[in-house]
Amino acid sequence: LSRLLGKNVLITGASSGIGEACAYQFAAAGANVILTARRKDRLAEVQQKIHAAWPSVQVHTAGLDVQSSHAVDQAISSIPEALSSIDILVNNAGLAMGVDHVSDVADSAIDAMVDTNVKGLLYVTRAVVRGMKARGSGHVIMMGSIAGMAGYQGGSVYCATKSAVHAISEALRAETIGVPIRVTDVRPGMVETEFSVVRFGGDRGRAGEVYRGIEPMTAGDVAESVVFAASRHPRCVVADVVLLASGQASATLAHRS
Ligand code: NDP
Ligand code: 8X3
Repeated sequence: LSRLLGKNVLITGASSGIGEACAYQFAAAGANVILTARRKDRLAEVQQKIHAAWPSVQVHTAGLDVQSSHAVDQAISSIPEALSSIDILVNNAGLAMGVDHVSDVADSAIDAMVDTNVKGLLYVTRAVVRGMKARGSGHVIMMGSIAGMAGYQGGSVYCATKSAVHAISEALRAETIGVPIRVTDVRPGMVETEFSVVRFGGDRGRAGEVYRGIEPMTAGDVAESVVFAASRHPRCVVADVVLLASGQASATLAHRS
């Protein structure tokens, strides 16, 4: 973990769940953090907690909707000088919207998932990797999903986006082996965050059903793997990490008590 001391880490989607947990764990390891998401009030709360617990860590927050390539470029170029050399990018912002079948899925759901999980991730990666290439080092950590390993009913768009995240990870790794830039795809299964509440449009009852009779992973469990990948010796690349809840064998097979 001492390898993370003084590193600059940019995390997208740091206002809740896995991104927020990554912010705390990187800060605990002495890394400076640049936190982005659309909800600026939530980012301010995360920033306050980090200031209180790890006063020497530098924190920069920026309201950012990754769906806009212009906003992404603006946010990256507005990072204060001291933090602007990004060593580690955690491409975490993402969402699922609904479980409609292909025959019924709305334009708004298709657009939100593709624009955030695929296009937004590409905009951020493009903007940050340019600097990493110029400096000759960097680490890009993607938040993929086991949903990218096999499609399931009601998951056509979300699964396609997470499959795309895996393909982008492989392509980026191939493109940057000589720099070198490390690329990691972390692919979690069931993690209890705001993910299902967002997926079901704020319906906490339906969201709770997802985790009925099973102990899901926590955001902190996933953040531990992100930090593990980021803190390996530079000669070592943790390329893929698949994380399952212990009562889960795939996105569709879980043992419920
Ligand atoms: P949360 O809903 O708790 O967090 C999602 C984060 O993404 C929030 O900080 C949200 O911030 C941000 N976000 C969403 N849309 C945008 C956007 N357009 N621009 C910027 N930020 C955005 O869920 P998780 O922590 O679970 O999700 C994090 C990642 O993990 C996602 O990519 C998800 O697909 C992935 N994942 C989740 C799993 C799970 O079971 N929970 C399993 C596998 C992968 P804000 O709303 O403030 O913009
Ligand atoms: C979220 C995991 O299985 O609910 O990425 O799609 S799943």
